[in-house]
Amino acid sequence: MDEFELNLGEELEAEEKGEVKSPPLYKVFLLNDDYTTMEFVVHILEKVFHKPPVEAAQIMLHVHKNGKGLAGVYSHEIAETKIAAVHELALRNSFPLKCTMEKE
Ligand code: TYC
Repeated sequence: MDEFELNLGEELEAEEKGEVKSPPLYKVFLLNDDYTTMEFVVHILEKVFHKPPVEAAQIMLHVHKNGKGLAGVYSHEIAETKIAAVHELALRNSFPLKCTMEKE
């Protein structure tokens, strides 16, 4: 058995033990409503999700027309932090803006 076969055995074993898989990712979606201003949603996409201005406006319009739209993809912890930031900013500005996450 050469060194390559030995490596292959270790890699298969690590894979089986679940030592190889990258952590799951979560899609964060913005939801449409009738009260949040377009300007505020664009602001959220720029400041919380670091979208450039043109893309932020495109995502906002997609949400407005289709009911929901993808703001970003993150680890579970980062996704939760982004959602909390959106809900806190929305509440502070008296908007009902909501976002959700879904496992990829
Ligand atoms: N529908 C809102 C309006 O007409 C705009 C809006 C867009 C609200 C996206 C929320 O996630 C949203 N003012």
